[in-house]
Amino acid sequence: MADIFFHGGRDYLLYGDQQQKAIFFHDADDPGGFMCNWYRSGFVVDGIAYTSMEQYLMSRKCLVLGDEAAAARIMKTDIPANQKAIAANVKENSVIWDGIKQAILMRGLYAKFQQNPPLTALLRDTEDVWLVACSQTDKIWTCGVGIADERRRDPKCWLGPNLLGFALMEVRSALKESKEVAPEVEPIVVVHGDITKMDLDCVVNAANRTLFGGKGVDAAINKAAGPKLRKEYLSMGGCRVGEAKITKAYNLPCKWVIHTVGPTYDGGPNNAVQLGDCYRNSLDLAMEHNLHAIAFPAISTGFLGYPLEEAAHVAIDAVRRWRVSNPDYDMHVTFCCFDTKNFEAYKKILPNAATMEQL
Ligand code: AR6
Repeated sequence: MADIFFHGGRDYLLYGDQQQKAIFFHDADDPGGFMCNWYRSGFVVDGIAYTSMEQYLMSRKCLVLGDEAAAARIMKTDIPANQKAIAANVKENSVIWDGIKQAILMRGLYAKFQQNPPLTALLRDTEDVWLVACSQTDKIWTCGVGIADERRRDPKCWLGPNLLGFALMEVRSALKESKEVAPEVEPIVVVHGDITKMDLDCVVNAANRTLFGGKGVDAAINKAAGPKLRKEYLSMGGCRVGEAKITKAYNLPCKWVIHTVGPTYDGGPNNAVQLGDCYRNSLDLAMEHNLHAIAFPAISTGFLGYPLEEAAHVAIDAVRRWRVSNPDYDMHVTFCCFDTKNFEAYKKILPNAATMEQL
């Protein structure tokens, strides 16, 4: 049993007159948080890539209830609270959703764990103890009482059916029985779309050394963010090739913009080193700011002339190396390809990664 559970809420509840071991969980940042719907981990169902169970569940709910526009909006945001809020506004036919929601939940949970071997291991480590999701406000997926509320220990006092906890227990059993090794899905998403529309913790800008705003993605980001972004640039004193700097995002849907300057391609040995530095330094900066989701454009492949496939190899390699150096930090990485040629290049190198067309 992983030690985290002793410090992260492994506990007991009363079932009849029997004491049963239980793990109570509430927040995605807690040690048992990997079981929460708000926990970020990429997985694919029916060829669609999701960044969390919340995104999967809420978009599927909107589709079941016939609101495709709301489902599309949920797929555009990476923030679980926003996904939940969008779905909450959809008119509910409770009979249909009530009938199908547990089955949809199970399918998503199975994909989430089966496609992520480290998560499967964590879930298996919970052995056969009861899994109880706790929240005072959620009386559907959880037991309906708070994580510190004594009533959590007695199912007779619960105010919700703990759908999430029971589904997790079923998925855990299914994964125990399954002898097949979960395929290693590349924890990277490749999106064909416009980075200025991405609602993530941060997006990366392929800037120039003066940080003054230029052409290509730089111009698009500046235009969408508004004039205050450029004003903030002015106070930063430039940025060297391979370096990264962070600003607020102003009118963009993301929270932060990381600006990095790619090398001008000349075929020399320094090109790949400097381009790799752009990715590594951007990821370091995102981690320093406690950000967990980042989208990169294909840096240097526009005005700076880097051949697309070569640049994609450097980018992917840099992200993989960074992950190896930071194994405990959960960073959700998206490569946002504006043009079809770049999208095809990334897909070719990452045949198992989740890909999606921006809606
Ligand atoms: N979303 C995502 N990617 C985009 C977008 C967008 N909205 N617009 C363009 N791209 P470039 P660089 C892609 O030229 O080569 C500027 O003047 C585009 O298809 O923007 O690093 C700066 O100020 C291409 O694949 O950046 C710098 O001086 C990729 O973004 C210099 O050019 C990079 O193209 C930076 O040149």
